[in-house]
Amino acid sequence: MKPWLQVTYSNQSAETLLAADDPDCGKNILGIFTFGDTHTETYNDSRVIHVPLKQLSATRTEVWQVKEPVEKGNFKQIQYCHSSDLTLASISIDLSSGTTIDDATRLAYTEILQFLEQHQHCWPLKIWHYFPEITAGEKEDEQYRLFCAGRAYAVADNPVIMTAIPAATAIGSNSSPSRLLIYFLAGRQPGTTVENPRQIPAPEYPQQYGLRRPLFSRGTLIASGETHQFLISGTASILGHQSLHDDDVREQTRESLRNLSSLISAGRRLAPVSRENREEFIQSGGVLRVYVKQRKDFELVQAEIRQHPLGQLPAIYLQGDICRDELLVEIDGIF
Ligand code: 3EB
Repeated sequence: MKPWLQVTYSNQSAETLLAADDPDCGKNILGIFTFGDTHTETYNDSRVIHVPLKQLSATRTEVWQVKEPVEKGNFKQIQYCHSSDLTLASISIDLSSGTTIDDATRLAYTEILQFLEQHQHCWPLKIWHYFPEITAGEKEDEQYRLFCAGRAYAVADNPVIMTAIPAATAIGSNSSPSRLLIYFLAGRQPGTTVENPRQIPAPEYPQQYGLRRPLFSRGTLIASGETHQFLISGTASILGHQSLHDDDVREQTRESLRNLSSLISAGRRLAPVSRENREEFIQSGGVLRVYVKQRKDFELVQAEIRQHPLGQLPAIYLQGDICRDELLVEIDGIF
């Protein structure tokens, strides 16, 4: 088992998994993710986080487990669960009563930054964002750009994360009622930020993609001695700063896989491991999450990924919009 976090897919329900959670077995549940665009079940355990995206592959839950005992807590609207080294925290903001995505994001980030300032695990490692209609609206009024603006304003007011910008994923969801969901992993120790040599760092994108630039890194490496974990940002068919292969989902998938491979090589070079252990760093497990914009592309995307060495890893396929209208697929993962 990885030193911090073991991520697996399970065919069991969150309820069954929680009922079997045994605090003495050395494998404790830090979080459980459920998926689907209809959300009827409610759990009275804040460790269950529902991601409002339809699942295209077989119905499964994603389970995050740690070796150490876990404890739950609250801070303002944030719910969290932590072990001795890691915290998984989430916040969800209602958008149905007219709150705009920039205001909601600014509010959520303001609370997240305050939380990180006073929490023992003050280093954000990766942060996931899901909100409806990500590509709706024109130019600077596009939902994704407004989201970037809200994030940028909150961080400008309280720049605690600027010393180590976390990895991230931002995907368009179908939640009804409409909500912004943000969850994140934070550590007692900082990770190493990894950029992809094939891509311009997102905080340096030219302003044609928005006046307020996206604040995320391509990946975060966390290491303890010879063991590692690599948290990978949403990776799409972008070379430099430009989207490639408009309308060609097969080529977009291949380009995304090239970007993933390139990022993993960059992570390996930064990992303080002996040369012999470098291969093991990725091969010792991990999972992929694949976001597919159109249901009809699922089989093709899955076939492409399965042909790739990374396609050996367990993968989950979710239907969601990517933050640029021309992009049809995006992949993130935890290794
Ligand atoms: C990209 O590479 C694709 O704004 O937090 C990926 C991951 C993307 C995170 C974010 C956006 C974000 O620019 C989009």
